[in-house]
Amino acid sequence: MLEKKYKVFGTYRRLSTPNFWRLHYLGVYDKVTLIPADIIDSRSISEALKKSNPDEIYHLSAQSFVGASFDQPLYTSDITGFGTVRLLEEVKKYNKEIKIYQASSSEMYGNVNAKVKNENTAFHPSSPYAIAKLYSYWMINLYREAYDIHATNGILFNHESPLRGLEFVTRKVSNGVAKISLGLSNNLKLGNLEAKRDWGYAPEYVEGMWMMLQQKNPDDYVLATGESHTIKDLVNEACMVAGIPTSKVTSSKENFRPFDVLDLKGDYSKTNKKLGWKPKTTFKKLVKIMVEEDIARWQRWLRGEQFPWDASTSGEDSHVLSRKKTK
Ligand code: GDR
Repeated sequence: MLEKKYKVFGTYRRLSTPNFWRLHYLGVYDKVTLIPADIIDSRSISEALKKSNPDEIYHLSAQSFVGASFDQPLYTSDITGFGTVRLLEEVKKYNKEIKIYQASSSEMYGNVNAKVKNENTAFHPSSPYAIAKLYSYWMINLYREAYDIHATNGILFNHESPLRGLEFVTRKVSNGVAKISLGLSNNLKLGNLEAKRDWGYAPEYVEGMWMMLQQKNPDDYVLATGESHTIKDLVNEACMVAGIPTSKVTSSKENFRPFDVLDLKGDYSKTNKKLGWKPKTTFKKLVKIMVEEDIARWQRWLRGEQFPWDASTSGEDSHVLSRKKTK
């Protein structure tokens, strides 16, 4: 958005320890205006609207981890579901001309029996997260039709990059194999290795989000690659890039979800036809980008460099930290 000469405002939740490492990593921390707001607090949303007076809103805030939504179904419903209505209500009051992008999700399809999923496929959500997202999806549709708001759903399949959070499987794997390859860890424990996902490269998906809001009329669009791979394929590819044996990566029941979506593969033909969007980065390239980046980060860290990054300070990696201290 900055490259497109937008004035960018971002909202953030107040935390006692701020978490802006990605903005620093991208070198944009000083280039965006940050406004404290919380999607559970309507008043703060209204204040954020007044301060920024936006033309476009990219509504990405959510409790976005599917696994955690089974432990915190009410919290997830409040943030990921009702949060969208709080935003829509404030926009309706403040300025109905604002265009809104809603981060809908391929998880909304759940285990529906269709080989590829597109904008016409029925939904069958299989987690509290997916149900909350579906609620938001329908609210966006309702406000579009009932109040004539330019509200669009981007139904995004998994989109990944080195900025992914550590708890999601692609980054858990890239960070895990990077540590093993450098002798900082011995193994990596995952959950269901048979599940299949359609993984694309996040920067291309963000471009697609922007394209959606440049359309005259709001609509629903799928962003996907049209290919799916198992978690096992991901592990094999990542181990190959890191040069470690796949036997270092195992599956453990404690990491399984109570209910998992088995296969997600998207059909982006409508988006391609209407917006001209198509994915460019292949699965192999994506895994290489992520694994090489995590190896490079751990190497920098071992050289004693300080830079914005999440893994070296995560609870998971505290044993690596103490190991460094005792050396
Ligand atoms: P997902 O992403 O649930 O698809 O949602 P995630 O990377 O968490 O899981 C993908 C698949 O991998 C399996 N898996 C594991 N997952 C995690 N996190 N950790 C493990 O150790 C592990 N082992 C196996 C999971 O069971 C699952 O089948 C992501 C999120 O970004 C959502 O917010 C977004 O809406 C969708 O993608 C599109």
